[in-house]
Amino acid sequence: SIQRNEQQYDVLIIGAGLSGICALHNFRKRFPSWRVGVLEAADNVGGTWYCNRYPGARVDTESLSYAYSWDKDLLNEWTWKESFSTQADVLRYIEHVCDKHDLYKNIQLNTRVKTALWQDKNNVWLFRDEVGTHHRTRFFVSCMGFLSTPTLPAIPDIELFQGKSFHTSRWPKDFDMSHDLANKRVGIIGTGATGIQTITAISKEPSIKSLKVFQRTANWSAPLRNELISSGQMEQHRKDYDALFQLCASTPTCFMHQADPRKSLEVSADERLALWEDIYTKPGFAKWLGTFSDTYNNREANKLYSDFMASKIRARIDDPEVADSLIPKNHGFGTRRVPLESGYFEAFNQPNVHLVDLKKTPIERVTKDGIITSDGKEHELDVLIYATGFDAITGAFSSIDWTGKDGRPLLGSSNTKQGEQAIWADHRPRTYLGMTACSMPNMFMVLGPHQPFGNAPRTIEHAVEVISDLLQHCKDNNYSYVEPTGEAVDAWTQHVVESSKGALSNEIDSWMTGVNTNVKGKTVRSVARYAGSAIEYRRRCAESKAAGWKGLAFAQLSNSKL
Ligand code: NA7
Repeated sequence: SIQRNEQQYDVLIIGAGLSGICALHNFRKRFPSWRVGVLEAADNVGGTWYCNRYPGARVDTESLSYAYSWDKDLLNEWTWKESFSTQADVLRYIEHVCDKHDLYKNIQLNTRVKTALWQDKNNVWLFRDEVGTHHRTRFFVSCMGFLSTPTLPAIPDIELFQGKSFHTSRWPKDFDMSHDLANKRVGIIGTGATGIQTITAISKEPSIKSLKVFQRTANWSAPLRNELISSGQMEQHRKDYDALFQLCASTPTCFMHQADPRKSLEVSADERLALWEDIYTKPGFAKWLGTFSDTYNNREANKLYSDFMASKIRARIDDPEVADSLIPKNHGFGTRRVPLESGYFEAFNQPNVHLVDLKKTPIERVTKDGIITSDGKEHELDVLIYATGFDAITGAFSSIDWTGKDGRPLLGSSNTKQGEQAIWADHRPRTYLGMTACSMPNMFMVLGPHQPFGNAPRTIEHAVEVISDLLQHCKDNNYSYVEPTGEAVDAWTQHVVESSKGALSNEIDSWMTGVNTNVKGKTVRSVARYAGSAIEYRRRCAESKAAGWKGLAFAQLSNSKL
């Protein structure tokens, strides 16, 4: 039955970040007769690039390779000011795309979805938002992001703190660092990609009194080497866009960096050093992705490169004890996501920046005035920043209460009665091509579990293309129902697990291996992303399509009215 406060769509997209906007633009153009809508929880478009407003937030993928490739006019007009753009500039770009293509009219902001129910009898999804409005749709595309649900640290008494405190991805609007941090004792927990950017930016703010960095795990980090782009350079770059996108399509992670095909242990020590010194001077992820091909699956090779990187870090820090704390001990370079920095290590040479090594003195609890560590010391703070990351990959799904086919929940612990039935029990996704899941008919995912992530806009554009082709297939054949077969899901999930074997990153706790100590049930490693190459991923998607969408089952149901 149709409720009065109900909206209806042919395809509903959840999330208005880079994924949702790409999907909206594509579907609206391709299916002009369809009702296409987007629900977005925030009060603006932009997703990651709207929420992560913390000081120093910047893309560490080259700006040029971060734009949509389908808007040729915009590529010819748009000016990137820096080789690695600030958050504000990426957001400005996204807003401009929405303005230019008149996309806002299909986007409903301030709408947080709370429940999702698959209705077997008429093949529709029914979503209910926070204010109780129903959204009924035939097809639904998750564009919710894989790092969009922030997590606070599971530390006793964090609610007691009386100063200002916030998570980096919920940074207060209109924050003015020179005013809001003036003469303040600032503390920050977390030294991932976000923490490293935030720490560097805050350390450079002359008005702060002090900055204390609470580090649990030291992170390998390497220079970003950002530069301004002159108008002459931009002019040239515009001519090279086709070649640039082709280059991205030819690399395993869609970045514009290629590994050196040689193996570290096959070349001489001098040759090794020559390559490492060379890539160290290059911008962006060259230092991560441009090294010898065996660096991330051969322990000895990884150790050699890690030692080289450690020497670079050590050379930048005055106090050898601080340097020692800042150099990772238990994971090799590049086995976690490598944050890129612009003066991070030098920050620790400032007299007002202090490192608190939580491996030596763990946090015991938060008080109204600051943080107490295990040595009994109370670190007094006026501002406490949580750069503690996200409930990655499955997190966005966890914040919605799902009922899939046959009343099955999407998530849950296999120890509980309800969780036994869960489609992805114990946060372990099971998908076909990372885009579809059993018992979740008519659902498609962009940047979902089991997809290759890499250079996000490149991956997004491909996923949207595939989903769009699939929707076209449904439309052409009057299918109101599509679901992957159990065999296809088993085989793909198995392939995802196999592809991650041998990678050293697979042996390390990080959001990439599904571990988050702040989320219940996420203490055991899982394979949540596709570590095979983006090239292989695209090949498999194309193969399925060419074989009439092998792996998917379709149906036309007589009672399939919305
Ligand atoms: P990350 O990379 O997950 O980093 C989170 C950081 O917070 C990391 O240093 C954690 O230490 C630390 N953390 C988390 N919980 C705690 C507690 N309870 N106590 C102390 N320290 C803690 O998130 P980011 O936001 O930096 O980056 C996420 C991605 O966004 C990034 O890879 C980019 O692709 C963009 P740990 O290492 O777990 O010991």
